[in-house]
Amino acid sequence: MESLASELFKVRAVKFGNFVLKSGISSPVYFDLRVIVSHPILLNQVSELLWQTANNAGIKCNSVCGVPYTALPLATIICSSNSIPMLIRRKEAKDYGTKRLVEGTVIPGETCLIIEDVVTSGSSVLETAEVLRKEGLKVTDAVVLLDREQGGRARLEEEGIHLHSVCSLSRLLEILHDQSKIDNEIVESVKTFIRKNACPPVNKMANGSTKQVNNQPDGIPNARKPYQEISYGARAQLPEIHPITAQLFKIMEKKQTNLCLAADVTSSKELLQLADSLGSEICVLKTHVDILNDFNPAVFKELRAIADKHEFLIFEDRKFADIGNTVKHQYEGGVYKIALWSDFVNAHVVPGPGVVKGLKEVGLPLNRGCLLIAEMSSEGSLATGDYTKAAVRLAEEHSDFVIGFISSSNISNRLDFIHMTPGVQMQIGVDNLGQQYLSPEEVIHKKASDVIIVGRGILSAKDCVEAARMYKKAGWAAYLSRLSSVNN
Ligand code: 5BU
Repeated sequence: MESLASELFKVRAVKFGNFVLKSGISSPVYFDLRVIVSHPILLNQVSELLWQTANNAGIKCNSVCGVPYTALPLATIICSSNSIPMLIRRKEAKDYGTKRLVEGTVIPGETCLIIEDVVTSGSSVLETAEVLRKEGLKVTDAVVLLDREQGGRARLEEEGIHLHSVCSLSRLLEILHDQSKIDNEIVESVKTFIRKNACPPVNKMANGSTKQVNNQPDGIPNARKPYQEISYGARAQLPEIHPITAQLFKIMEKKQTNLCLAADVTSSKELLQLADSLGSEICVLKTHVDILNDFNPAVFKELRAIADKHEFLIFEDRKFADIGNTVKHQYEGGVYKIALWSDFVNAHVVPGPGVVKGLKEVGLPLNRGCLLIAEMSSEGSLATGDYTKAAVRLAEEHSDFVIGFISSSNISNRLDFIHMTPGVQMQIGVDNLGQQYLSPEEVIHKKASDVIIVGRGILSAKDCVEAARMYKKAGWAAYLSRLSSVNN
């Protein structure tokens, strides 16, 4: 164990410092076991220790399944070296072909052992166990390399799964301390962190399923706690952040702008002129391709070149809202071929998960992203309450493709999600068709959204460039005052 701990430290699979987790919480310790695939001796050593731990506990199983993705190579080595059948759990059912969630030969009634790298709350192990159990398999044990001791063991036990760990976080701290790799101060700060961040209890639902207790304020799922506030630039560095969100946060920090221009014009020439003259003031240019009177594909080639020159992203406000199969075609094909030129799009959640799954099939291979419309700026919008909460849950389930929300305020405490808000003007009020306007200060500072989307506030001004500069300045000032008011 001592040599393993020292190797994990050496390859930076375990790191000490200040790491902002997706939840916005700062952690003094961070594990990234994905790196061990680059160290074959270590990879074998970890696999061997996992299997030894299973044997020492007297576990009998017919097959082994690794929790995707980090534990997949570990499960593969265990199965290959010990001649045990392996099962692979898909994160997504394929929309074509066999539609299987588990690959390999499933024999209902047999026992499958789960392998995992790190357990915190136990939710990843549980997710995999649920899928295997639905296939008729028995899941009674899970073996993990490292137990962070944050409540995962108890939670799994409640679900009938015994957790066996090769090492606990406290033991790892002890070993690294004995090896003089970390000092007392680090040991104490990690212990305090673990004590304070034990996972909340679970609710047993009447139907037998379990749900994390929502201990967040104001009934909105995971509403951001006021003390969790970091810069756009720091958010770009969050672990496992979507590449599009990371790129956007970097642009915002570099150009000091949280302004998205709603380029609602009907001629291509005007669109390109606007993009070029306002490009340096904005982080995103939002299009409605279907309002152009003279669309042709060359325009978007040119728009992409302007976007690259001025460093902004292109967001086609297409508001997809159909079944998965249809939105796939609408996104990829037709005359507009949106997926070709738009960095990200948006979708209504009214059709359910299918709309995201359909778009994802097209967008994921192209490294595109998608915002979910959780709220709308128009008067009497029905996207409120439970609908908004469902949008947040859907985003969390598909965070490999969903990058955030269209919403009037901050609705998720995950700092890797971006919030973009339309209905912004200096002059607050309502237009004659029910569009409601809030000020940049209200949206960014008070409501803690990230990006203001401004159309007519800029386009109807005498001097668009000057108006864009004013909105850019106001949006950025509101962001700076939010940062300082929360962090002081
Ligand atoms: P305005 O001119 O700043 O009102 O333009 C707002 C833009 O944002 C416009 O392109 C709308 O289609 C878009 N929008 C919106 O106003 N409200 C919403 O809830 C969503 C999009 Br989603």
